Amino acid sequence: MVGVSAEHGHGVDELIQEVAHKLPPSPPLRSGDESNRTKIAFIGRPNVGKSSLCNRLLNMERLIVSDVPGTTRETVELDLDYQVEGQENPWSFRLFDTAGLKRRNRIDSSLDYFSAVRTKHAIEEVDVVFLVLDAREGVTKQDKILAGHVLEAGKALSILVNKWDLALESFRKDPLPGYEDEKDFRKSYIKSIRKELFFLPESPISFVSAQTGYAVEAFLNIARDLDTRMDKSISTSTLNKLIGEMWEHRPPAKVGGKRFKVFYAVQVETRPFRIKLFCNREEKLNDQYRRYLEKGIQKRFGLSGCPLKFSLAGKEARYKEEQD
Ligand SMILES: Nc1nc2c(ncn2[C@@H]2O[C@H](COP(=O)(O)OP(=O)(O)OP(=O)(O)O)[C@@H](O)[C@H]2O)c(=O)[nH]1
Ligand SMILES: [Mg+2]
Repeated sequence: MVGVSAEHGHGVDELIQEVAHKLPPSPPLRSGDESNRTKIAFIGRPNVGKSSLCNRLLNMERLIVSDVPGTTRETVELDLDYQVEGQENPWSFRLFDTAGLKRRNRIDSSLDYFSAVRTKHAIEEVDVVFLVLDAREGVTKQDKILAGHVLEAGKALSILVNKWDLALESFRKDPLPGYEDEKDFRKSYIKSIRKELFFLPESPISFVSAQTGYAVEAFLNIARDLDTRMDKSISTSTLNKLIGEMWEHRPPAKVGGKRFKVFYAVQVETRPFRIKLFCNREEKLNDQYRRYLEKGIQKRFGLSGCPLKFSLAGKEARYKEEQD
């Protein structure tokens, strides 16, 4: 207990000392070199364990964690220099712990609205996004919406299935019929995520536990890989050869009596990858064929987890450009 007087200032120093004493250690100082840090955002529904994962990585109880959904309201940025055994230099990250997002029709206060806006900003600012799921709940409608936002923003995306300790515990207690063992259970879990989030760019999926620290280093490794992958350059000749082969292997369905055809393709941007397709007619490319092309290119160039954007230049548009 501290006796204070607001008017005279008595006891204020003592009060400050008392409060400072109870605060957790101050955050690590930010290094001035922004460019070297891989920026990672943890996004997902409320209560899935985003703050717990950040705390686990930082090895401290910096962020408030609770069973009450909606604990984090603001995006919190934290620097992490992760020392890996046998490596000379630490890996440098900046973690963005974001507010959990509810389904839009359940956003029932302005606080929720601002949380959603802040999370969107965080997505735009980072290099890699981890969509965190609760292992007991799997993929929900909200997760599909969030994943869609990430891809629209052109960010590398990976899935973290958190609270895997709880899923394993219940599996061990009461093995589900139809699964041989834990490995089998995990395999079919991955399959169901891929089915629900079929539009993902072959994003890596990791099973983790903020509680026990299980697989935490592995997913940091994924973040590093994805960040490096986003800078790759796509060879024009290989790309054109691949698109030709894919067309032969599976020609697109006819739209209005004609098939979509690419004459020439070239990478025009990175972060996100943008590929310009010079084609007969833009409108003949449907979603299904776009995904087929995207997946084929990702596979061929080792870009899993990195979204691709296509800019289309149809013959008519090109002709018009030349005339202008
Ligand atoms: N068993 C288990 N519990 C976990 C794990 N990760 C988080 N929790 C618990 O889940 C609850 C929610 O964790 P938070 O880290 O606050 O979740 P959050 O995603 O940051 O939640 P919001 O900030 O509300 O969006 C807490 O009670 C945590 O202790 C885990 O890996 N295993
Ligand atoms: Mg939180």
